[in-house]
Amino acid sequence: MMDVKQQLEQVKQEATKAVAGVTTLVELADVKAKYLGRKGTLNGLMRLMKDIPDAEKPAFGKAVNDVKQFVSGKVEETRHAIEQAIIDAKLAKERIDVTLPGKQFTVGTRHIMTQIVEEIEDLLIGMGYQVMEGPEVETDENNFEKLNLPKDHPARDMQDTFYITEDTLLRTHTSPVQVRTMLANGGNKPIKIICPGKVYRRDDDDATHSHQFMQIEGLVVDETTSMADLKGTLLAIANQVFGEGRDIRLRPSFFPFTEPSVEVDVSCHNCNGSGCNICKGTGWIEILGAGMVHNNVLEASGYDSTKYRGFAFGIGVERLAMLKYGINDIRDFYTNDMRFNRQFRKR
Ligand code: 2U9
Repeated sequence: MMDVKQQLEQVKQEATKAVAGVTTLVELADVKAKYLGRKGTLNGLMRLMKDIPDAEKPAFGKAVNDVKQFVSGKVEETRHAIEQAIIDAKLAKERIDVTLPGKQFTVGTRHIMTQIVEEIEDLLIGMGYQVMEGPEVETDENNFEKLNLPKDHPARDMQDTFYITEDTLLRTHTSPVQVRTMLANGGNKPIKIICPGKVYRRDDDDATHSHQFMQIEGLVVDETTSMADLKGTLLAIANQVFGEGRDIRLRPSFFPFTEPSVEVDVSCHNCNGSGCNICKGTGWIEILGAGMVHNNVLEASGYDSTKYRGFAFGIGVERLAMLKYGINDIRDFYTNDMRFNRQFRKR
């Protein structure tokens, strides 16, 4: 009996030492199986029962079970310690310092061209206009012929137009979109549209010229459309873009597609008319061209000019922005220098 007791004590110490020496849950499972498993050391000791005198059997059984319980307790203690260590390590690794400054997410803003186009669109949509778009590669027919610009007209010069073939080109204005709308209507429906978009002219780029720029053109065709309607519309646009309290004046001009034609000035938003360097001392700034649609243009796209009349206007968007914000190089719109772009952030 003494032998067996010593053996038991030895197993207890050995197992305690083994459990104390593990560092991972896998190692712990191995040690547990070795001493407490079905075929483990302690169950092996139970098998010595047969050599023990009957009177001592209960005491021996209890002694082995006590050791089992003791080792089991050590195993659970160690499991708890290892699990806690894993959690502690994870917490230390994933620690978030909520006092650190946050990441800077830069939110973009719409380009100033887009902002102005949308501002004018919003105003005119509110007045019943539809926004129409069309292709940038156009036919000579839609870009020139139907707009009262016959083959020998100087505006069709190779100097001014990017021709692709003899009869296709990059549109020099958005007017072909209006032509397409008139043709699609079959000559008997009123029209109230604006056509924003990119246009192209063969120009050497400099501070005030760009071979590609943005236009918004408008067209109204109806049976009673008048010059007075045109003037009211242009005044609304001037007030939208340059702020309330602006006045406009119309000066006679010439465009092949309108008759009569006018150039439109807005009273200077900087000096309110008294004269400054933006309006070059005149109190007025030229902002767009317009006129009553030429009878030839109405007829060429299927509208009876004895029944219908129309007005049209054309705005160069970059020029408008340059005047409004005092920008003196048109190329600033296209180079995407963020120091320029950020100036037009809404926030
Ligand atoms: C149709 C009939 C008439 C469009 C018009 C202008 C006057 C005009 C310029 C403004 C600055 C071009 O970008 S710019 O250089 N445009 O002055 N545009 S009337 O007239 C039309 C258009 C379509 C069917």
